[in-house]
Amino acid sequence: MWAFFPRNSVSIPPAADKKSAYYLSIEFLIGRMFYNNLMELGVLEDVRGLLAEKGVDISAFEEIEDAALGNGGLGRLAACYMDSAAACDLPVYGRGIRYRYGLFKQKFEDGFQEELPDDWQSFGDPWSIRRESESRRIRFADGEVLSVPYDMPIIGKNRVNALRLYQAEGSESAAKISEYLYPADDTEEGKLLRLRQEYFLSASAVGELVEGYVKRHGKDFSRFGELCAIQLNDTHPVLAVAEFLRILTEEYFVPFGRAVGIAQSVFHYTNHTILPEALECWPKKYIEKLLPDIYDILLRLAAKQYRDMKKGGVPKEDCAAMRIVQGKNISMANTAVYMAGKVNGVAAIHTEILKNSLFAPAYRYTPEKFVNVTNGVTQRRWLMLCDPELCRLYDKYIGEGWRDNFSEIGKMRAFAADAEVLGGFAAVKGENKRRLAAYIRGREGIELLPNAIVYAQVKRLHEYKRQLMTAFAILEIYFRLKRGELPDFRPSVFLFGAKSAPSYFRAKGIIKFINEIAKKIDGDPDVRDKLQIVFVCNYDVSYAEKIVAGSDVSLQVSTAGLEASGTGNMKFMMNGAVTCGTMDGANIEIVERAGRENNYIFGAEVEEIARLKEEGYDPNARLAADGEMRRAVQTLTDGTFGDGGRGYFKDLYDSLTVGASWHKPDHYFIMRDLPEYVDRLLEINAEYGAQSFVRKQFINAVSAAYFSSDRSVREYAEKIWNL
Ligand code: 26W
Repeated sequence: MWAFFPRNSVSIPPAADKKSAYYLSIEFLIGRMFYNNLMELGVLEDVRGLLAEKGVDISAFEEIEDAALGNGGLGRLAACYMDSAAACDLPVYGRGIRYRYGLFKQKFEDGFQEELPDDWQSFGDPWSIRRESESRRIRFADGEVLSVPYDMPIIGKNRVNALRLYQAEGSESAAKISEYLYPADDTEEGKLLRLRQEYFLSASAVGELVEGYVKRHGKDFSRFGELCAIQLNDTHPVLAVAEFLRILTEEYFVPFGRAVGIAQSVFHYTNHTILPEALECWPKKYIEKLLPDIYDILLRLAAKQYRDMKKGGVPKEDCAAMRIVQGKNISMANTAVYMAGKVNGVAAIHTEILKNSLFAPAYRYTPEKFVNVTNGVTQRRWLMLCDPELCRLYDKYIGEGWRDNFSEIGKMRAFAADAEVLGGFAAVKGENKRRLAAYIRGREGIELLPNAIVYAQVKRLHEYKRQLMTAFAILEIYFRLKRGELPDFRPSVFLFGAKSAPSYFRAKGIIKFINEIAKKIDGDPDVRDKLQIVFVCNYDVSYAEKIVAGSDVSLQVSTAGLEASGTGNMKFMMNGAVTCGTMDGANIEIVERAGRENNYIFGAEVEEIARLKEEGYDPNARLAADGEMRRAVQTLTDGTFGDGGRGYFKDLYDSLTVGASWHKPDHYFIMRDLPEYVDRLLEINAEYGAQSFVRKQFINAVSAAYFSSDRSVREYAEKIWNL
């Protein structure tokens, strides 16, 4: 490893006249690098063997590291993109924060989530190299902070790129800036710290890049956009734009208008969500208090934008929608859209939603800005590392070329009717399931039902992802089993894996509810040998690797229009699970490529959701009309389950039947989609075990090439960065 990255090497500057791209992200969910790096170096099996000769099981190294410097989808996508950039030999470099403590460790106490600090460096950090000589001062109104870069090698076949993470130092209060990865926080102190983190990342990266440019090309910034692209991963690093303008205008005396023009050729913005609560609007008073110079720049920018819109004859209501200053707040998304050369969504339907609703006015005036780049996942971690048997099956029938040119797995589709190949595929899936069962036995002390269908819903816990709807579906099946209605029911295991943000009351209630149902089923001799829920604890990247390889059915059941893309859906597909889900995010593109007939789709689509919102939606009428559904939903309040008097379950029941100040009852349309969901699960149960089901799984796996992050990164390089 050090051959690539000797300890005392200076960081390798990109070639002087070649363009590079910098991916600014406040999260990088890297996970465990040990096995991935050995695999990328092509020595994983050799090292496994050598260690075995010495009596050491290579899994002993699982505990030495696991950098969980992210919350979920956005952060894990960033890590996949870094892997793909190196693998595709592209000059794309990550810039992030080196949190002392990453995503919290999850514990269950009587079914409730508890959080513990994630001390990921307790065995030291074997992968990073501290670059003290490249430290830089970052100024806030109330003091200075030292930003010290750490470089982590991202190993590709012919290239090693550095993921650079900045650590805050200089004083006790300075160090707090990079101490904790922040889930959405709802205290003022937490919000101010979040703002500090965002500026800390932005100024560290922009300061470094501008300085590097001046060193190589002098103070004529006209070529900056030709040599450097900066990708804003959601709105978190958008202050980088203001910092760029601040440096050019105040340190290099570039006229403001010109600086804006240069910035618009440098920065690009990826939107990852339309959830209002995730679209950052910073109160002007926070920015003014912490970053007065940045505040001035943003106001000047807002004034320029407003003048430009007025000059362009933009009607009042469009100006109001697009303007950077929104009342007492600064809209980071509007700042990003105004300043970005390209704006992209992360799945086809999501980009359409950006064009047609969230950023509709901007799309009308600058349509050429908007592009789509559907997400992807690295097949090296999410297939080659976690599912080696399936890889060997591919090698056997189509040779090893696919390992360097992933789209070649499509050749396997020719074997979809070949009984021998399907038999081999089913055997691989069976072996992966046994391995998953062993891993769960080790981690949870739970024995998975033998010969069962394994469903998995593993992702962050959020109401829009509708884990609650899955819980109701399982309850409906439970009650039918109790009544002896499903005589041929094939044993089924539902795996959940999810962390809730610490402050998210309803999500924590849903975790407790699922754990209560799991307990009830496990305690019921009539049902427990046919139905099982396992809520794995502390779901993380390494757990995900085992679950995606060993599961039969991927549950992707978000309310249509709310999951920007999803990436777990792609990992399951790549490993040969069928998708049981709604037409949302990348599910639509998965179904398009694997065939709708090879998946189990249900639920309202975006058009129907919009119509229901328009014409009225009455979940209580639906409950009154459906006894099965009512029986399941009422377990929240009829005493079947208890939440220790914390009020979780009553609140969940009210959210569905009464609503709340900020939303109407059943805001995520669970009552609309639940009946169809149960139907699909019973269809799967009836078909499972037949070769037709194996064939569906097989076709999903061999149709997954499009969802490689290699394809995504190449699209960014072509459509946005122009590398
Ligand atoms: C779990 C709730 C939530 C939603 C959005 C937490 C955090 C966010 C971030 C602000 C944005 C984010 O993580 N969005 C996710 O990004 C993934 C990568 O593009 C997508 O696959 C997911 O659909 C999207 O929710």
